[in-house]
Amino acid sequence: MSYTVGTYLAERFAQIGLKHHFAVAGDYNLVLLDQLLMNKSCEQVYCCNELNCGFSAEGYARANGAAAAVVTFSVGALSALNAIGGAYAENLPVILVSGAPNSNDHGSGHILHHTIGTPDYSYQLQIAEKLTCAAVSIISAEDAPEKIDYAIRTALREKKPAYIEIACNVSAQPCAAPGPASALLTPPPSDHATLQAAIKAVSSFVEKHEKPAILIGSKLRAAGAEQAAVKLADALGCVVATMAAAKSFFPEDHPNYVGTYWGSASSPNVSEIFNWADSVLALGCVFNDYSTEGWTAWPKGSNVVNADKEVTKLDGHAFDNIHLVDLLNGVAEHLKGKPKRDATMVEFRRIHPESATPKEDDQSIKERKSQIARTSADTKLTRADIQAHLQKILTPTTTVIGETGDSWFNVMRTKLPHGARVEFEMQWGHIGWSVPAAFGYAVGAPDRRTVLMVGDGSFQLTAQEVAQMIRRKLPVIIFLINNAGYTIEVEIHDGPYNNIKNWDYAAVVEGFNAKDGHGKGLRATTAAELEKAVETALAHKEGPTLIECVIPRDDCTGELISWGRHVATANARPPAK
Ligand code: DPX
Ligand code: MG
Repeated sequence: MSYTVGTYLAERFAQIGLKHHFAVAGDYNLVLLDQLLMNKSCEQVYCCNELNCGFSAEGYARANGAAAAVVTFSVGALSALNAIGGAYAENLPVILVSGAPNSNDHGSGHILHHTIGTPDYSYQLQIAEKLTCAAVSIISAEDAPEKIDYAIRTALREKKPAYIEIACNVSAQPCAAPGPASALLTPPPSDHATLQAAIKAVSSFVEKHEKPAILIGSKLRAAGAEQAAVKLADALGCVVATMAAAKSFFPEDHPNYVGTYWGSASSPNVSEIFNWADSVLALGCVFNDYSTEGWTAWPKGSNVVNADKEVTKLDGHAFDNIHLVDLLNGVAEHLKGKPKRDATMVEFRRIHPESATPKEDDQSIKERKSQIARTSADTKLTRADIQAHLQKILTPTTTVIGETGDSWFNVMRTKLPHGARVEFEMQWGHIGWSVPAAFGYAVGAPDRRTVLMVGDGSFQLTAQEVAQMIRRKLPVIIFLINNAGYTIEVEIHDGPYNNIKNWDYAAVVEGFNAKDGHGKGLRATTAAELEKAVETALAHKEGPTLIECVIPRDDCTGELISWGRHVATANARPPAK
């Protein structure tokens, strides 16, 4: 079989496990899209705009391990690059492919449409270089295979986005055939000597401390070390907490799981037990201003091991070029058969006597009980009602996508059954991310129940992608929290800019349906209405169901209020003299 640059790229996509790629058409990429369409193993999925296209691919990568988005030059790509920045921040290998000017125009002095109006078109590549781990420009078919392979291989190894631009007249040019997929998929092994030294150092660190605790961070998944972390927890027997961004990256039904560690927004007694611990094994953790609650809850110093995807640091040592998974397996192996280091677990059971095994926090249970009593009455809907319903519909095959806003804290409070997953975008924190990301996730994981919790303000950024859920008949359940504005910002710093124009959200879905769609838009203002709407959503399989949940502007979680106060304090620090 003969290949072109475009069919080569499509074959590489299929080989790395992409069953879909996301696209928005434009004249610089039309020939490329034709070439990609020829590969029946990697379906083309369309988005309403390029920002959403990037976020859809980002969501797909969460479900599927990697993703691709194909856009046109500048007017398309510069929008998509925002989502690519997000994929970098969130450690997701998303390949952004941009159609580009004809190879004869490069260096010709010609001014082209969709550019900034100067004859130098290299600015897009230069921007992409800052936001990806590998960025290439293809202006000859001969160089295409190695440039494409370099970009894809680097993205998969580093779990970061990559960028490929292809001159519009080169996409259909003949090129060499792709070789075996292993050239892209097989990472180089850990450096053996460094790995042995790191296993020894971490094991003796653990043996020197009486009261270790394990903290799971959001880079654990990128490191492919979720199973290895369970093995380490079993070997140590100590408490395990997840950072907020890593919820569901450690099984919540594991006997040593105690909840979320997030300063004052932590699950009950988790902060106390981490303060009591004499050492922390931080696995793939990202400590930023939000996750440390304004730098107030930040495990650091000589009693902390920071074990990252490829480098582990402790007590004045750095062990580089080792895979986290090898380190954790090695330490677990070393500790096998030795006495458990379970003091934190014993103490946690004492201070949290009702819960040797993790369960919903007490607050959630109280809220759920009161909610169940309320559904028969026509009482005004509350935030607690919404959260209780979210908890009720979780199954082992549910994934909850939680948008920035109070949705974070609502989703955080849920107790996940084994297998249930949560997706947050906490490092990038682009409001509106969740709508296209839920679309992309649902495309990538058709056998799971995708549930989206999103605020009204966030929804208004990227609402169009609900139309693509309708187009592909994806039964995504959307809880849209209409609290009349940017409540999280209200808690951090209020002003008139936190008020938004209200929409008739249920009617928006009807608008997207036009004549051929089967999305449902429902509105709940009482507990009883929400109960009914959730029943309808669960039964509806022909498209998404959006439930607009109307609650008062100041009805938010206690965690949001206290976390918001800490973050506001950190923001308000005066400039250093
Ligand atoms: C902003 C945020 O309605 O959620 O629960 O009411 O807060 P809550 P909403 O979706 O409002 C979101 C709003 C405005 N953040 O409270 S978190 C600033 C911001 C951002 N991303 C982008 N622009 C502004 N995070 C793209
Ligand atoms: Mg809101």
